Amino acid sequence: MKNSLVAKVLLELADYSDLEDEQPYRARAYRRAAQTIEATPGPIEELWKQKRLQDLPGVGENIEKKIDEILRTGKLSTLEKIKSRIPVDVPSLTKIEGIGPKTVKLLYSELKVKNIGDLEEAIKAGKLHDFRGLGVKSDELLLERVKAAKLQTNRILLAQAIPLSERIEKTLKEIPGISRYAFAGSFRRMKETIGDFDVLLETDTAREAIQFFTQNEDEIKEVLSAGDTKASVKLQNNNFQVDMRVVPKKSWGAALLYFTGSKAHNIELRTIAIKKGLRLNEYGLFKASDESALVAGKNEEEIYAALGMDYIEPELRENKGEIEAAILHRLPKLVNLEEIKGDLQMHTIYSDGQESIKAMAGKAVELGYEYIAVTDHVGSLKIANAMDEPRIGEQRKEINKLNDSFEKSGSEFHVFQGAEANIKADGSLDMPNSILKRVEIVLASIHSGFSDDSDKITGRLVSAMENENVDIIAHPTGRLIFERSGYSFDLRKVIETAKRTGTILEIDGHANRLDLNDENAREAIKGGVKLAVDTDSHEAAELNYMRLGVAEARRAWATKGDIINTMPRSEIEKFLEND
Ligand code: DGT
Ligand code: CA
Ligand code: CA
Ligand code: ZN
Repeated sequence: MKNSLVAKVLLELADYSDLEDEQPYRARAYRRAAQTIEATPGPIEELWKQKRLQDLPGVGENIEKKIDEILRTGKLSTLEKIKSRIPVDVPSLTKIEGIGPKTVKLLYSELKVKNIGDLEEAIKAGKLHDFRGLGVKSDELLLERVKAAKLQTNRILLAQAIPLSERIEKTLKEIPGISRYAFAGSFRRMKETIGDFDVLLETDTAREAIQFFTQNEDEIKEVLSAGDTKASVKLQNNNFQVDMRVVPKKSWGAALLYFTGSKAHNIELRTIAIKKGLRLNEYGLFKASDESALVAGKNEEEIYAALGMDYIEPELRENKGEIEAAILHRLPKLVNLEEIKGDLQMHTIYSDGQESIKAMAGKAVELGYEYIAVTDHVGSLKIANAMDEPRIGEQRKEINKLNDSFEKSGSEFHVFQGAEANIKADGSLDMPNSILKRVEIVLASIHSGFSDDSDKITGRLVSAMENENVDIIAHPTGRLIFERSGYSFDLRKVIETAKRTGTILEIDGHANRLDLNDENAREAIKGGVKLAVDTDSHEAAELNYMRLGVAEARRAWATKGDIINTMPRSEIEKFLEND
């Protein structure tokens, strides 16, 4: 299957088109198609053979032709041509936090920067001082980001890792003689980005199992190493690495604990073990005085218990206070996906979404939700096809009709009409209050006028929260993982204002947003602010991103009570009315 290859070529084309093109919609279309293809579960070649590529959302005639060429030749002539015109390593440069295609273009035209190495030299030569594409950033910070980008060359989003893990799981299930397997590492901790998969196997026939796995040529491109108890491979898909280890039964829990990490968490556990006269490694928890005296090892629970602490969920294992809390029996009961009763941010064809309100509602019913809020863009944002007042009225009618039909069929499901309003440069919203008053839930967010002036951004967010119609600040920091770091502002002041005004802060669960991130969301919770975890979906399938948002919330130590959309419909209705 060649989904990742096709997606990668299209993404590269998007980056290079951004560089050349005066028409940003083109690059956006390529990116969207790439995302769709990456998320398509079956092989893209099947659809191609059946001439059904245009069934995929975001794939029209033009992109179909390109996919056809990639599948036939493995290349794309348009992309090759642009690359020969602009000999710049865009994919690597855009991995640097804060650098997008536009900045790459400036760096090339003004400083002849073609790759990361050139950029490093330019920074060291002081040429980046006050460089207008980057704002005012210190050389140290820039060099740090360059270093981070070099290290992170092959990381992928959690959203990309999930379908990949499902494919690996399929292979694992086919291996004869395996009693169990588990994903460990950052994937088990549900980190925002994943560097490689760490897979554990339990089997009596280790060598055969490893051979079976590494010889699956449909999935595995390259075997980096394969021994009697471990192997490392690169997947066909994305060239992504999998580290695999066979683990003895009595050590299963110890190995799972060790390879789940994080490293910082492990180191702290080992220190505690030593204080208790014990020794912890990937084979078990032993008496320090007697290497062969196994105290615990077959599961994680007994190891944590023997260390005198409660079980710690993988999402919390970052050595950020979870070990102290586990000793004091003060760990939070983390929110889980089943507790989510609805989704409070999504877009439909009324603005920049791909599907109807009915389609979004249908998927939400399938997920077992009690409600959704349709929050199309309102106001003047042209790129988001924002709704004006008459369109808001039309949408109201359609939502009423749909709710009537749910009621008639005996369903308790309900669609709220919401709106996402843009916070303008002066802090006001780009839709008058007289109209916002009429929708049931208002999200306010910054989409334009990003500024390096932190006070100014803080001021805009604070004014929006002071607007009595605003319920939620959406994607509060504006970051896009791998693309931009978000605008800086005074988080503490925003949290205080949210608390004072009863404004909800969002954890936007969309694949590359996850905004607020875990750390910021944890600060918000500590500050007594409630959160909404939602998906910002632009098509029905994206409602599944809820699990990413919930993972981020769990990493932020959130409980059910911290998240408003765990409320059943009757309560959230009252909550929105009072607000
Ligand atoms: P990644 O792959 O960069 O997204 O992050 P991880 O956390 O999956 O890191 P990885 O794959 O290098 O290693 C998997 C786990 O194995 C890691 O979370 C903790 C454990 N581990 C790896 N190396 C060491 C080490 O040197 N010391 C300790 N204590 N643990 C380690
Ligand atoms: Ca890993
Ligand atoms: Ca690894
Ligand atoms: Zn938005």
